[in-house]
Amino acid sequence: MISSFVITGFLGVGKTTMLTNSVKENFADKKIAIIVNEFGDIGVDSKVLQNVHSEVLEISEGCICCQLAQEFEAGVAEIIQKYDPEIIFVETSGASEPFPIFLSLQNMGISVDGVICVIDSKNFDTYKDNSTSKYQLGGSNIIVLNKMDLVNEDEIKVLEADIANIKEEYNIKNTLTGEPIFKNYVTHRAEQGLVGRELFEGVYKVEEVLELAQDAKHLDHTLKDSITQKVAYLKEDINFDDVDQILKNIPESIYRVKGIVKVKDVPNAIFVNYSFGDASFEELLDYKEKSLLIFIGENVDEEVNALSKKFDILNVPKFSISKS
Ligand SMILES: Nc1nc2c(ncn2[C@@H]2O[C@H](COP(=O)(O)OP(=O)(O)OP(=O)(O)O)[C@@H](O)[C@H]2O)c(=O)[nH]1
Ligand SMILES: [Mg+2]
Repeated sequence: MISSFVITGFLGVGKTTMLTNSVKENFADKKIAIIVNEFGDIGVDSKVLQNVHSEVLEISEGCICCQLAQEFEAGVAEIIQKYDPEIIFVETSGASEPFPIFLSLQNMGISVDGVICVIDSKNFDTYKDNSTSKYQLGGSNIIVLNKMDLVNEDEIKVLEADIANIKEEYNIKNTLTGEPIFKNYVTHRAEQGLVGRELFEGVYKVEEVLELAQDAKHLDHTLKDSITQKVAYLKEDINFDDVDQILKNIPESIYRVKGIVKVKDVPNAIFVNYSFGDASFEELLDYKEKSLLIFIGENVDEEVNALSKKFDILNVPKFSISKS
């Protein structure tokens, strides 16, 4: 039987980082495949992951938990046929809930060995009230407290207490009996998504979930979530500092920026990864397409238009559709 892990967690918490830094090392002896569902039309994570893992399939139009169950299942079937993997890792978009994906995998006869919720330990307070984030916690049984480098022990205590409360309230329950579907959960601490193999081992067996799960209600969060995205292209003649200046002027309501940019003063394209005020950069080989930045957050249309007035290197297509 093929095994799988679902990796969930809010936007920018470190899901892709965990896949990049931990999965290959821990499963060097296994054939693994990765499926990424990104928020927004343009997949950036899959390009980064392809630098590290070759078997990466990207499902990027929309959200696999709401609109894309069929495409997701077709994608899983395709990856099985092409690569015959022993383990499949699915990174859900930061704006998805994990449970419907869990069900899809189970329906396809794939064993789900764990639903991992990655947490941004520093910024949890900023996003913990978002309903999607609560359901991500409620629907998982392995919690990774990532970005440990940015918090102290006292902050971790508060964080753990917050998580325990949310977990209790939002734990997925059988609607008939009220019994929780995940009876236990484990917590690990991580920096740069680095986790040991034990995280992936024998956490629970899910036979019991199968029958219960059919009743679980899926909240259509896309209706009430106000997270949207907007893409801006960059004019060609730019330096690294121009990009840096834009990132320094990102308003708080935009908490995620991803993109790939070609700048004059660096030989290769740069993958830009910004979340909650912090940015990181990585060189990416063989990128030939246009330079772009994807802004994700609230009031994105307004905010990105304001940014483009301030920075004329930003070219925001007038009629691009923001998707939730
Ligand atoms: N300081 C610090 N930064 C981290 C850590 N882990 C990841 N990051 C940074 O956090 C940012 C987001 O990381 P990603 O792995 O892209 O996050 P993600 O959850 O895949 O994001 P989405 O797919 O957009 O939801 C990047 O800039 C990472 O370099 C960590 O442990 N410490
Ligand atoms: Mg990601």
